[in-house]
Amino acid sequence: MRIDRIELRHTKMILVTPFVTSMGTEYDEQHIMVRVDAEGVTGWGECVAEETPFYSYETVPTAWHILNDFLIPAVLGKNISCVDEAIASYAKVRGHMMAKAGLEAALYDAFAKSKGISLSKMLGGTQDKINVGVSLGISDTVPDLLHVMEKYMKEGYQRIKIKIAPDRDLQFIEALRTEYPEMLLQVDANSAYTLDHLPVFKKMDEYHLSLIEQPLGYDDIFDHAKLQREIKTDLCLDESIHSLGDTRAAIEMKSCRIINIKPGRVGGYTESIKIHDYCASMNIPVWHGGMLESGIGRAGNVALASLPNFTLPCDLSPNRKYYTEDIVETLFELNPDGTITVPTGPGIGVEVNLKALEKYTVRKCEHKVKK
Ligand code: OSB
Ligand code: MG
Repeated sequence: MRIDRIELRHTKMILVTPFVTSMGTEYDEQHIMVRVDAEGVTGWGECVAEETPFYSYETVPTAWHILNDFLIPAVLGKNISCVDEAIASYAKVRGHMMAKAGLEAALYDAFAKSKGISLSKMLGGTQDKINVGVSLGISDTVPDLLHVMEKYMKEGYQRIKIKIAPDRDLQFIEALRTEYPEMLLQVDANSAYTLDHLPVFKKMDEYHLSLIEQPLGYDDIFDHAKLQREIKTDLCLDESIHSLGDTRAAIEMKSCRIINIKPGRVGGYTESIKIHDYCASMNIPVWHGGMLESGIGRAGNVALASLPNFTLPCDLSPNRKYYTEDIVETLFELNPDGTITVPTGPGIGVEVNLKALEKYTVRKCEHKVKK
């Protein structure tokens, strides 16, 4: 397939509710939408680099630079027979996983559409519905959290994840457990703790949490192994995992017993599948994390999460949990059994709403092959 044109759009979408984590508060989400046109087919991808370098070192401007100056020139005008060939053409770019994943996603969508198959099928998906949960930011008070919880429990979510930070942890966990003794409950610290907090983690052990996500350093694998040895609750790594190599190190060192897969963090679907397959071979369950994606990235995530070892509920809520107006025509809904249905149409299976996309575009640029 000849890559004829690539367009980037820096978007800014307002969140339904501000998202509070140990890293700060997000009121809106800025990402980059990638459009690839190839022989009459259009593919879409979302680069999940954010405005700030707080979750990852990548930001919208760094991804914009890497995409425009290195990744796009490597594939534009080329006749590419598969996505792996495109990946090989920019493999010498080190890091910048989110920039790579945004372009890779658009290429995957274009290839799946050119073959007339769904992205889920192309990636090797086997599930037609995905178990999903909801990820809640840190609340000001316990009554505030219980109020928000009631709404989401009524909607039928299978599990709840709450963000935590030192001194904003046990009181919320304790209150939720008292109110909902059986609910699947997990917590995400986004690297806000150190090994000195061991007594706090020992207390968390009493609330049968499904997992504790990334409690220690954002690039740590070693200390997590020390912590995992000391507590019963399964640890899960998010920030520390950027590749299959990181995953192997974490599993072999017993730093965690569960892996959160986000294609943006690991450079795309190809690397995600390698991690997924390795974890399956090691009996390590995986689940799909989220980056507050628009409907474009969300649809790709749902396709990836349809692979067989995504057995734990994913951070993939319906569009309206995040945005009042999304940039796609087709919105995900929560089924009564707390699942989301995997699209079966070609590629990501959702149509982009070009008018809405234009409305939320802050800047755009295009690269075109001269005819
Ligand atoms: O740590 O999983 C995280 C959002 C932005 C950055 C990091 C994280 C998150 C989320 C959002 O938890 C989950 C979602 O998209 O529903
Ligand atoms: Mg996380």
